[in-house]
Formats: sequence, structure tokens, C-alpha cells
Amino acid sequence: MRKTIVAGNWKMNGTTESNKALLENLTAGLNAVDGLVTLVCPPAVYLAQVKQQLGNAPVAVGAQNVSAQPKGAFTGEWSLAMLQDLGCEYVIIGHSERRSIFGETDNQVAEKVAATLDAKLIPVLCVGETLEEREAGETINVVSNQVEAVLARVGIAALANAVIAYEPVWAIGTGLTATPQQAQDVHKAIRAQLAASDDSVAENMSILYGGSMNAVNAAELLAQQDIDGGLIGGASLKADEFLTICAAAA
Ligand code: 3PY
Repeated sequence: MRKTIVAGNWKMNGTTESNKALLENLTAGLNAVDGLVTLVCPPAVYLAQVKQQLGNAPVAVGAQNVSAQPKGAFTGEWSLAMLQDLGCEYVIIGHSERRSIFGETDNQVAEKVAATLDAKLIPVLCVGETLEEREAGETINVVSNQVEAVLARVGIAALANAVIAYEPVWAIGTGLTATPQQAQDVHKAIRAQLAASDDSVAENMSILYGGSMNAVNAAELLAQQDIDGGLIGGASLKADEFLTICAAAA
């Protein structure tokens, strides 16, 4: 069964105080809905605080990144075992900010997805094209190569346990959003690519849209046939906006 997922990517924002207030407002307004997963992904240093404050609330917790290495001399990194230890369920992998600012390659992304699946956490694999690539008519090629790098590494059966997020790079942190049709076209192409390996994995894959989704544009984006939720940046830092998006997805 394809799940609808509304995930907040808090990026590098928050304080102990502001997290507390955000989660209080979020949990106060959230209605648990069958088939809808609400997920928050705070900075790693706040994962324990967020997990503890959420208690039994129907909100899953994820990290924004993880090392593919199990442990050892990797200063500044954290492992999947540590995320398991904290009770995290999801890991965002290959966000365009990781790819463009920190130089993560398709191969590194594939290794992280593989390690996350091995650890039985759920990777949220991010893919998306730059503005130049879109203008050059390369969108589907670029996205399909990013998906293929992971598919070739983990295989279609394992990928069934992942989530994919399509995030056009030009729509991240810019206030620009893909039109519902532009987003739907890419989501449909990703699903078709998966279907070439396995129809049922394709049918059941949750493919989220990310890239300046907010309370105003969410309903129209989420109404598209192949859009199964959102990976929300700035709007996830405001409880009322995030709740509006959750309601639109329910
Ligand atoms: C955005 O909406 O800006 C995002 O990058 C979500 O991950």
C-alpha cells in the first residue's frame, strides 16, 4: 500500500526552546490519519530531544543525513546504529544541498541508501535537476540517472523499502515551485522507471515532492496522481503551515 508522507526537513535551524514550542504546537493540532505518515527531520544534535518530546505522538523522526560507515575515526559523522539507538526511523539521503554544497556523489548516495536499508531504516532518496539541466531538456535523464545509481547498487526488491523525493534544485530555498504538472511529469517518469523493473514496487513507492512546498501550493501539488506527499523545507518550521499541509495530504 502506497503511503502518503508529509516530512519536515528542518535543515540547520532551531534551538532547544524553539523545537519545544514547534513540537507542542504540532502535536496539539495533529490528527492521526490512517495511511498518512507525519515525519520531522531536525538537525542531528536535536534528534534525542525531539524523539523524547514526541513520546507516543503519531510523528516519526528522521535524520537529514548519515554516514555509510558503521563506526570509527570519522570525525563529525554519525552512524545508522546511533540513529537506531535514538529510535529514528527515516534518513534523508542525497538532498541537493548535500550534493551541491558537500559534494556528495551518486555513488556515495547509493552507499548511504544501501547502508540505511541494511540497518532497516527508511531512506528518503532525494533526486532532482538544476535549472540549467531543466532548460537543456535534461530533467528526466538527470533524475533517471540519479535513481539508476541507487537501483544498480541495492536492487529493486530492496528499493521497495525506500521513499523517493523529487526536489528540483531550482525550487529549493528559492521560493520557486514546480507547477503541479511539471512535478507530476517527473513523478510519473520515476514510477515508470521503477515499473520497468517491478510493477508492484513502482505502484507502492511513495514519491514525495520537495522544493518550496507550502500551505498555499500543497493541495494542488498533492492532488496529482503520482505525488504521494511532500518533503517540506521552510514551511515545516511553522506549525500552522505544516499542519495545513498535513491536512491537505490526509
Ligand atoms: C525545500 O523545500 O526547500 C527543501 O529543500 C525540502 O527538503
